[in-house]
Amino acid sequence: MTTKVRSKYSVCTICDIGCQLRGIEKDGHVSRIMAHDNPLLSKNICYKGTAAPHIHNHVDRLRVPLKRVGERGEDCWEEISYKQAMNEIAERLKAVIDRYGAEGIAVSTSGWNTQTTHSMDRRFMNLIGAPNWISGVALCAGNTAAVNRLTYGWFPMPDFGNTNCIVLFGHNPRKHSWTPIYNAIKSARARGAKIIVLDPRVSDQAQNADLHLRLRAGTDAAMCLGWLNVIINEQLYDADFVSRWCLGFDELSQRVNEYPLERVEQITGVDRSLIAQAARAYASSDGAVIPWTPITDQQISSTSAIRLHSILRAVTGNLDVVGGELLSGFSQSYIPESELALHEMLSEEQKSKQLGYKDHPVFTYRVAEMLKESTDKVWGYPYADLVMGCHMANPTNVFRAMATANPYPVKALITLGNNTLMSYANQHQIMQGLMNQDLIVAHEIFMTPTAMLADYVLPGDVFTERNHVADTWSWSNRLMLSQKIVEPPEQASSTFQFWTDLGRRMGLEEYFSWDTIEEMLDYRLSRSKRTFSDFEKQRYMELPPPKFRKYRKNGFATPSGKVELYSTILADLDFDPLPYYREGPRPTKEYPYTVFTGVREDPFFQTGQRNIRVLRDRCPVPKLFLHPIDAKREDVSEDDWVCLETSSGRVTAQISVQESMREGHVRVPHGWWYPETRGEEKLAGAFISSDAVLCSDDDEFLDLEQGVPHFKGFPGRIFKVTPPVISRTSKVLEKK
Ligand SMILES: Nc1nc2c(c(=O)[nH]1)N[C@H]1C(S)=C(S)[C@@H](COP(=O)(O)OP(=O)(O)OC[C@H]3O[C@@H](n4cnc5c(=O)[nH]c(N)nc54)[C@H](O)[C@@H]3O)O[C@H]1N2
Ligand SMILES: Nc1nc2c(c(=O)[nH]1)N[C@H]1C(S)=C(S)[C@@H](COP(=O)(O)OP(=O)(O)OC[C@H]3O[C@@H](n4cnc5c(=O)[nH]c(N)nc54)[C@H](O)[C@@H]3O)O[C@H]1N2
Ligand code: SF4
Ligand SMILES: [Mo]
Repeated sequence: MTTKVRSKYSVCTICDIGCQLRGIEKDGHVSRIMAHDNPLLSKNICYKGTAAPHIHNHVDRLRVPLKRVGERGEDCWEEISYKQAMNEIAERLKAVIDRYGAEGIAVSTSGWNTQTTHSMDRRFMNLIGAPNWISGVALCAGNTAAVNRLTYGWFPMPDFGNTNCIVLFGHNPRKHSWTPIYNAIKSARARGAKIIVLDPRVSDQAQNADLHLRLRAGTDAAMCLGWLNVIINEQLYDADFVSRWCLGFDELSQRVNEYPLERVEQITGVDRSLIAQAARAYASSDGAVIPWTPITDQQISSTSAIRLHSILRAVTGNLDVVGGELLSGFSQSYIPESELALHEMLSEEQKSKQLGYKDHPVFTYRVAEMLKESTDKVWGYPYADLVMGCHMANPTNVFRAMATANPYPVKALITLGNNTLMSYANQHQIMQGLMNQDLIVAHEIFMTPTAMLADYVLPGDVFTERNHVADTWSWSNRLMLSQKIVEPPEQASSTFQFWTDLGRRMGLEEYFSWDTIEEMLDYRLSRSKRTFSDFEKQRYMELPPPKFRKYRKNGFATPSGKVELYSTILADLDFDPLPYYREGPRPTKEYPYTVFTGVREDPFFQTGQRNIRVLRDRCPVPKLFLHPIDAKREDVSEDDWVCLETSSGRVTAQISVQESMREGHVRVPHGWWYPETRGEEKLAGAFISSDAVLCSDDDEFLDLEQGVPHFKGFPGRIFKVTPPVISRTSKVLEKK
């Protein structure tokens, strides 16, 4: 007799691009994850997705709540029941609020991996008066979304399917890294779309590009000003759209004239004729896109660089058109997280206490409030928390407040699906801040360095263990079914459950009335008169056909109703209302190299998966990339171990000599720690190779308007060292 294999559709959350995959259950476990059976989706899978059973069934997965018994960070625990953990957490949280106010607690998360939060974190915080929510999205698409809103009120999604030109500012999707975007770019190229890459290295995307501009790291804003100089002076812009819909074109023209190509060549290191050629190719394509890139999220001129991308889209007439960049607005069929968060419940007074509100306001409540009326008018709801990134506190300000009580003490941290210690700049200050907490709660699936610093560690569920309807946090209107395949192990549960149980213990039963995720999903889908089980029957996903040029009806969701080339909001906040280029700290005699973090590694998502043997074997140790000429100068060769030092700290990693690197540049990867050294190395080696140790958050390294740190081009030096202990353990992850 043959048994019928039952497969279900789940949205992978190992990385943040969310492929819908097929999973098979055997004996209560997920035994296999494979590609979708719909040919349109079947290429959207990478080897991290197929490794999901190794992750989800891993012997080291957290399965029961833990309470700290030793010193903080000592990694000694007792097992307690979920109920006891939640009771104690609620009591200790109340004590912090009584003593320091609700602004004395902070929450750090990224949201996408824990998936079922449904903004219950923000809802909880807004109801108790707590403004200090931070997230990894402050260094990713979240802050880009907030900055895009300054210019045209929303965060657009490229129309990859119809575009004729794709401009990649560093962004380098590969077969095993953001696979759906890699596939979309590949298909566009096969159709004949031009690909323009701006990258100091010969990246994978650069290898096949029509044009490759090898700019110096950190100079993207200057490059864009050069493009605009060509586009405006050669009249390659959409004059009709500009005159009807843009504010401040004359002021912008004057500003870009301060950036003649000679100057831009000098700043970026790219030949002026190539700059002009690329600008012309972009502006003259019938439908062109500049997809979101994390490279400009993490630079000293970040706000200007992101605004310049927005401005390029607008003046070339690529906003809300076929083959351009689409402004979707809120989903009409799924209640958005922005609404569930109840931002209107947080008082003006508490909003103004949000850390960063005064110094670096762009992604804080300060600007959200300034955009509220126009957002309501155009999109039908005042708070648009796009990609979760438009109502955030500034992470640096939060860690400083934790470490120094300036401007006030922050004494409790709840961290969910986020390796907080290693996921921002200045790891030493984060450590100091965490050591200074009265209460830390970590909701995790593995014992990370951050979880090791907690008072309570709660075991999380994973995407094969919960139902969900995945949206794109209002970036687009796509909805995807994600089905539970198996039950979570032992006492593991969702972050939705966590906030519900905490909310009820804090007197907020009325606002946390859904008993299950499915009830919550029914509520969210009620906008389109469906339940989760109706949606399950449809099985796949839905993406309503786009409507174009919607601004003709209500204008843009900015104070002027126009595309603000000249930002009235930045002017009101006393910042430069026009984009500019600011130079980051330059290499010196002592620190002669230009260091950048990133170049994501295929086998891992961010700080994760170093404990998953099938993935770690593909990339056992962290690598610093160096050009052969620099390697010769430093007298280092392939596989030598070196120390990379900056004014903030030093890390150790192995050299990889690469022709594709730009001379004078060093690449350091993000997020390395050594789970195999747990119990031997302090915090499982969290300070040995982590890029966050190197990155400063001193003022001269911060973008002015948002306060994001400069990860792309800071000064550093290298010197050879004897191989550290971790070089011997790298290949010997326990066979599990
Ligand atoms: N220094 C530095 N900081 C950075 C960056 C950088 O390059 N350098 N990059 C930035 C960028 S681009 C991003 S996107 C962010 C990423 O920040 P995060 O999204 O926080 O990234 P991860 O490091 O993967 O941490 C996620 C944690 O969630 C846990 N986890 C995974 N799935 C689940 C789940 O289902 N439930 C629960 N409870 N936990 C789960 C994982 O074990 C992991 O420890 O970091 C940003 N921060
Ligand atoms: N396998 C895997 N895939 C991932 C992730 C992962 O961790 N693992 N993370 C996901 C996430 S959250 C993100 S944010 C993305 C990030 O992925 P990408 O957008 O591809 O970013 P990176 O890989 O960090 O760097 C891409 C390129 O930027 C170049 N670069 C460095 N500095 C500069 C600069 O100053 N200017 C310009 N123009 N280019 C520069 C580098 O040489 C590199 O080739 O990847 C996503 N995909
Ligand atoms: S690209 Fe890979 S890790 Fe990311 S969602 Fe898709 S299958 Fe999962
Ligand atoms: Mo990211």
